[in-house]
Amino acid sequence: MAVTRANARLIRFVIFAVVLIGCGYLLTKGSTYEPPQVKQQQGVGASKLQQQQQQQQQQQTPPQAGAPPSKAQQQQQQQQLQKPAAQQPPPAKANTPGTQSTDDLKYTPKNMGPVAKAFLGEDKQTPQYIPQKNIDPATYTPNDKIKAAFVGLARNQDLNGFLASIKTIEQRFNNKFHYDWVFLNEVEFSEEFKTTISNAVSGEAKFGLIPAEHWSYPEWIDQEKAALVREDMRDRKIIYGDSASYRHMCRFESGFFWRQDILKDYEYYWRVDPDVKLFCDIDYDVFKWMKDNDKQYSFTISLPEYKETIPTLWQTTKEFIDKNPNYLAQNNMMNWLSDDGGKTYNGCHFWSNFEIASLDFWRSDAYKAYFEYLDKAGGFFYERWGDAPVHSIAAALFLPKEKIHFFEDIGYFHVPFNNCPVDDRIRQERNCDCLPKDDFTWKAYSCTTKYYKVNNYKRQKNWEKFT
Ligand SMILES: Nc1nc2c(ncn2[C@@H]2O[C@H](COP(=O)(O)OP(=O)(O)OP(=O)(O)O)[C@@H](O)[C@H]2O)c(=O)[nH]1
Ligand SMILES: [Mg+2]
Repeated sequence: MAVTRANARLIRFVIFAVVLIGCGYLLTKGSTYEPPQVKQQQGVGASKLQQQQQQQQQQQTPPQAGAPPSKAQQQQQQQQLQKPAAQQPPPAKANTPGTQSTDDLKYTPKNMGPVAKAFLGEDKQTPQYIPQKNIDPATYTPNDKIKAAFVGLARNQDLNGFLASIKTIEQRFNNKFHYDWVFLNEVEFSEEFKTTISNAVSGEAKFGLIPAEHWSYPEWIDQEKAALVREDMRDRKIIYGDSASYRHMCRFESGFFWRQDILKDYEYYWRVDPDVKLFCDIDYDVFKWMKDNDKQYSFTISLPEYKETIPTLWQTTKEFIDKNPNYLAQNNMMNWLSDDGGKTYNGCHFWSNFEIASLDFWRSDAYKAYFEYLDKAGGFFYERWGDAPVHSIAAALFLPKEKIHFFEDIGYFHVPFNNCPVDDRIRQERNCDCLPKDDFTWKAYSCTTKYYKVNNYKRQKNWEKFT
């Protein structure tokens, strides 16, 4: 009996031990268990931190709007540009022919070039996109920069206006490329002008004094006759008609800015006026793009000139062409300047307060001879010939039309006209801060519609809504 009782006690102990071990096992398993909401909470915390870090990175990366980047930032940007292909972020969209729809082909990624132009096919509908050599951001380095500079003609009192222009151009373009800025004046620039400008630009700032013979009356000009013209134009309320300095400015911009010693080593320039604004990012080297694509002259806005300022400019031009027919380019744009085969001038001109162009074009025999001819005729002083019609007539007659480029995606403002891309996709992709309702390009008074017509180019999407 005693043995049986002992056995029963043993069995109870074994059962108790088994239960204990089982509980221990369950408890151990339970310690690694987490309810779902705890995991979720940790997830929220982590992503907030990531967001904060991302925000901090974003705040650190781009230079402040308008402020020139520090030397360290410049170095960082240059290293970025020099990174081998594998380290570069991929472009927004590949531009490889064959991998894109026709629709995408025109929307060049903003770090590669301007949107492509297309000829209208014979049916006036099917676009034939014109091949262009875009910049490859994967291989572009600062060594690819060409010899180019911004050029501003300025008075000391234009300092504020130029600071505004510099701010927008540095922010939208030049803080990635650091091209030089050249300022010209017929009197010495003040120390304040030089120091303030030098601190505001990200490239080198240079200041040139214009020689007196480039900013004075040539000996063949009758100054009394010129003064009487100014008086008459003042009475007739012709804009800048009574100003002698405006005439020197127009003559200088026509015949002398490109002869300045300080510009002799440059191939391309971008003319800058005070108080202009850029509306869209330009993330590719626009100077190199011009050169690679053999564009000699470019514009953003075009319109007709006030006829009262140029009564004999066309007649004088025709005389020059009659004497020098060899200077006319084969495939020129005469039909943009004239609606009657060259008999009369319709006044269309590229608005020259913006120009990205080749200095060699102005240095050419054709242009030099044309300017000399106009200058001898005296219309800069006896009328009020502007550099805009003079440059435009020369570019349209002495260059084949394919060398003149309209930058439809460089949003630009000079009082009172805007170029604001009316195609929503262009504005979005290029980060434009302008309203298409303010765009001048497709308005009745603009000459850019005619530029599209004579080149048989397809117009920008939505143009018909902004005429
Ligand atoms: N050094 C110098 N620069 C001048 C003079 N007059 C004009 N400029 C510059 O020449 C360029 C054109 O002059 P603006 O006054 O802007 O002429 P505009 O663009 O036809 O007319 P706005 O509508 O008034 O801008 C600007 O860069 C001016 O700073 C001058 O007498 N001396
Ligand atoms: Mg101006």
